[in-house]
Amino acid sequence: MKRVFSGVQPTGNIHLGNYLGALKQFVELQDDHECIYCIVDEHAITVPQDPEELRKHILDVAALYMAIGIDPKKSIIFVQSAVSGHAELGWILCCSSYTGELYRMTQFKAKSGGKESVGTGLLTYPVLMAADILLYDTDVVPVGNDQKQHIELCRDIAIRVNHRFGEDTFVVPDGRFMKAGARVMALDDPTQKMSKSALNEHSRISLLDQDSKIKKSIMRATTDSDGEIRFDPENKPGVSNLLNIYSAFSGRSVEEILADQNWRGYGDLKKELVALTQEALRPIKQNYDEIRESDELKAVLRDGAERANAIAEKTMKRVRDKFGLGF
Ligand code: AQP
Repeated sequence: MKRVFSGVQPTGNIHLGNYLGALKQFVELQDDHECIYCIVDEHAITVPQDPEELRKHILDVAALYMAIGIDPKKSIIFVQSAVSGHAELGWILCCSSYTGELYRMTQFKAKSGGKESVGTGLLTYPVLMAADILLYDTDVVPVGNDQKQHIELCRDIAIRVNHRFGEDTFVVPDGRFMKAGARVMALDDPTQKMSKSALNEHSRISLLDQDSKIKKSIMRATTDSDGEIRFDPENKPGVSNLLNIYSAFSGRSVEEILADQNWRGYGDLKKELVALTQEALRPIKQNYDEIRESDELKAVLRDGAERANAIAEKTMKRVRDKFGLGF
């Protein structure tokens, strides 16, 4: 059975982009793959976090994982910092990567742009991400399009280390991307990706948003003035984004949707999308409240950390041995 690894940062506001780009895949894969789903708290601290808030957000993401349908009996759910191999392998891989390749990462450029001083973690976190993946001999990494470059870096590092120490050192993983949903754009500015940290709450729909908020955010989404409903991301990014979200939720291709529709304008498309989104998120919200309050949650994370650690330790023994570490 192929092994899957992926993670989400516990930084609040898990949104439609995270769900349609990554989380939805997590659920789809768990029946015929060995899945490991991490809450990547060590990535979250690349920007300052309030410790109490971070602890809360970790449990929020764990509950959300289960609320969308990740079954802890089938998949491992755990917190990154509970398995020390991530940080250890992260350092080892820092010594097998180049600053030049890290400075080239577009996410680093975007997040560091215009700042006087930039935390080292913001530059090196793609190496930690490579460690997260390689630690579990991962075959498949389900992620959104924004992580494509980081997956390529992970593959480059794995191939580089394998070249030096032998092909049995690391499994070289593949990214897995959705057709619709791989890049959900901000509702207020469809030239930017939907993001947790955007200031305008109507730029995104969070998975736990109330029906009224979902309606408001979609109905005021930026479109254009020509009034024609067609899929053209370059010239009509707003309408194309709405069609993409529609396609991801309905499971139908944009072509099929456009061939079937009899919308009289953007308002009709938006109204249908509101209903579709509200319906899709309703069961998640219902499950979430119950799971978030249950004692089971921490037990799931403890059990997950034990299972993850057992796999990680095997890899670390092999890696330490290859590098001549661990006297
Ligand atoms: N807009 C998006 N469309 C599709 N997929 C997306 N992902 C993120 N944004 C979109 C995917 O969600 C997974 C988890 O992301 P993360 O928690 O690592 O955070 P991120 O990529 O940093 O997400 P944000 O929302 O953009 O946060 P900020 O605002 O802090 O930068 C990943 O698989 C990611 O590809």
